[in-house]
Amino acid sequence: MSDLELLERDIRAAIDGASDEAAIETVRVAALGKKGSVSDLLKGLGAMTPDERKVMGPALNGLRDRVSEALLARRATLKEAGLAARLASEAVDVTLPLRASPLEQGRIHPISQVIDEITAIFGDLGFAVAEGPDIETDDYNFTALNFPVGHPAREMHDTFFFNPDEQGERLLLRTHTSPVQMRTMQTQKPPIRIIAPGRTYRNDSDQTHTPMFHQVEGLVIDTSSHIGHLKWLLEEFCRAFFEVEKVEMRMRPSFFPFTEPSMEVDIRCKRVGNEVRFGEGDDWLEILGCGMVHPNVIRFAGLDPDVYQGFAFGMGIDRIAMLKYGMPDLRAFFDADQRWLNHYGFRPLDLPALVGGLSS
Ligand code: 2U9
Repeated sequence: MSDLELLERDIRAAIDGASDEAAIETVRVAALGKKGSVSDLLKGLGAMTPDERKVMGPALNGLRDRVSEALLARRATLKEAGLAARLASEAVDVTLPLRASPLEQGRIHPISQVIDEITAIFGDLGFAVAEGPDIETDDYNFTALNFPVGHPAREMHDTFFFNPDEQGERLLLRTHTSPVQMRTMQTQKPPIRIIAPGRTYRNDSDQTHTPMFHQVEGLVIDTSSHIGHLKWLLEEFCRAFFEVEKVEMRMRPSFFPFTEPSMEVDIRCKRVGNEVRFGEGDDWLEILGCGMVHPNVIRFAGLDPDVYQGFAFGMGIDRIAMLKYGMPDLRAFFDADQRWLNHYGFRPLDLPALVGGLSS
């Protein structure tokens, strides 16, 4: 085999071995590029004798042309193979059943649903939604809310504290959303009507408590609102939230450092197996706590308690979600179990609205 034939064989082998566009280009440059093997031979024609050139000229031009064709052919082959692969991978089997639309696949978690429902109810009653940091100062979480020094809630066993910083200040994970209301009272002039939903943290974990849970608290500060307004507001809330015409509430005296007087509120219900029916029956279920905002708290916010007054309430969202939707186990809320979510979750587009029923 002549050198030329050997060179052509090697170039063809390289072309057949090229598996993509870049590899083909490399072979082309190595053969036909400025310093290519074939290009070099063609440059050598000038130095040949006329007889040699009569032979080598056509031979080399022929080789150059055959190499160019072979390169083109290889490019076309690879292109087709690429297309076929894409067709194969992107083929849509129209006989396949329709995949459930994403709207069908995901579910709104009951916690989010209940927060949306509560926001819709109080939104319709003229309340704005206020939010604040999950990591709070000891002042905003305790001092501002009239917790005396040494109050058990301020201890490690109840509260997640961060290590003290250089000033010895210990930040913490808020144990309630009350700091949000205090921050609002310090930055917004009355009248104030807000709800503060959000995550709260307590160093408490058993069958019915999780270290992180959700609360919504509400606050009204103006110059005249009193317990009568509070009672009416909570009745309106319960009727709308539990979607019953009539709701019977019972207010029991209680104690919170940040309200005076303080009450816990029960509503009449009937337990039927796992389910709880509201508005009827001879049973009572505690659903929230409330009270008139303590003058010390109003003063801490920089407001004069002889001019301003108001009431506040707080409820555990996980708890009232379980009550309303009959979910037995709190811990399942945080297991991210798709089967549980498919069963208890809500369709994305079913946005809660008062008109036509919150959860319909
Ligand atoms: C300010 C003033 C007063 C918020 C309130 C409650 C009563 C209450 C509990 C419900 C269930 C906590 O998750 S829970 O265990 N909360 O009962 N919360 S009054 O009072 C405030 C808040 C902020 C400035």
